[in-house]
Amino acid sequence: MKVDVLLGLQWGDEGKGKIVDVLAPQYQVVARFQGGPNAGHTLEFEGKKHVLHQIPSGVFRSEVLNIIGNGLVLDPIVFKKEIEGLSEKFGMDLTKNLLISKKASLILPSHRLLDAAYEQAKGDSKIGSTLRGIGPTYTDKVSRQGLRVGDVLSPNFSAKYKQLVDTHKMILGFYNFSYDLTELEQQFFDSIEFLKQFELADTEYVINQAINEGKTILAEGAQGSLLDIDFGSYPFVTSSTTMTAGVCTGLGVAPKNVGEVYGIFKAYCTRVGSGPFPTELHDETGERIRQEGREFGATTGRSRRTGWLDLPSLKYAMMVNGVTQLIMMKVDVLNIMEEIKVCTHYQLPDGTVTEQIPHDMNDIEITPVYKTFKGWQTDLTNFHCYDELPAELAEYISFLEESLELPISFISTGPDREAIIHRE
Ligand code: 2SA
Ligand code: MG
Repeated sequence: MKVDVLLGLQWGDEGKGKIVDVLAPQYQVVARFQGGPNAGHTLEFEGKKHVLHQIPSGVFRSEVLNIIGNGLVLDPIVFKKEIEGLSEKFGMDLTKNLLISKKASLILPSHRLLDAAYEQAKGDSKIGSTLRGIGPTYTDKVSRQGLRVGDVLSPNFSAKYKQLVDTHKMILGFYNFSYDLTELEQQFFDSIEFLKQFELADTEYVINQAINEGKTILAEGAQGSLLDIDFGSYPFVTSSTTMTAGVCTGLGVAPKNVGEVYGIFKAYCTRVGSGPFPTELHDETGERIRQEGREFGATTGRSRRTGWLDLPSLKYAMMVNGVTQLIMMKVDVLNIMEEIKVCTHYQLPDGTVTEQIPHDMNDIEITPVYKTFKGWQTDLTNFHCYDELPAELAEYISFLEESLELPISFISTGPDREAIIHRE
């Protein structure tokens, strides 16, 4: 069996959590391959809302084995809180169906401080980081001085910790960043003990064995393709490989074992944090989308920037990911709109009209070229079949499918698990 991949084609918050939860019954294994507590995967069922940060979205289906892969940066303090929260709310015992890679990187409290220090030093050119320590932890991984989950089992763990924290303290001193680590360190070491109750494993063996045994496996992406460290709008990106390629390095899966690639996008765009956003709306329409779509950060509560759907960037994301199935989310948020716009091309300052993403997007003014559609202005709650959808919506979907050269397999019409139209 091959590993199917589910990832966001925009700037994150496309609704990945909901879709993993919907698809999870088809899968025996759900694995996260990158990111960490910067993610906020929101799931809603039985009228309740739950946000997951580091734990794969398969946990709400008891028969699924969940894996936190080597490509993640794991904050043990956040992990402990997440697990305790799930146990209190649902009585879940995750020590049995959750494996954590020994090769995943550990986020130390001082990584969070460094994240804040670097952002502060940037002044007006802030990345808009979630301040969860993501960038500094990946930096330590790449500069070969980071700590990994497997290190917590070593008798020298405290010494290794101290060596790295001493380096961080020097950097914080250089930035004149004031801090008090005492309480955070206490929490960190308590959380490390807590982490040891879980199965820390060489998960690349587990995944490859599952592949060989014909098990069904889903790799769950976090953030979005336009936040990818290489192909996103650098430097306004996250520090991991958010694309399909990240599944190979973040779980130890060979490229030949990648199967379906589900690409998720919203019927409009949002972005949280800084960086270019050609179709951004600064007007009342943008505000209506924000309110109607409840577009506030699932991790930080930050208000998300909103704008129209951007086809050049969507096509780019489909290209670099090799998307085989498209999933369109939050269509219902546009129910109230009289008209709906889609950006088909970019107009550059020299007048050129293009479908390509300019490399210097951060520095130039891009004028979106729009196609306008009539809104369907219908509540979609009771629609469960594609053929019954309002004509205006059907027309909008057909246009997207033609432009993207791929059918849209699922259309989400509301936050609940049940609010989804699957086209066979
Ligand atoms: P970081 O913290 O180093 O990864 O931040 C770098 C950029 O990546 C963006 N980023 C995100 N964008 C959307 N959603 C994310 N997850 C949370 C959510 C975010 C939240 O689901 O809502 O609650 O604010 C996420 N994580 C990282 C970030 O905004 C920076 O632009
Ligand atoms: Mg999110």
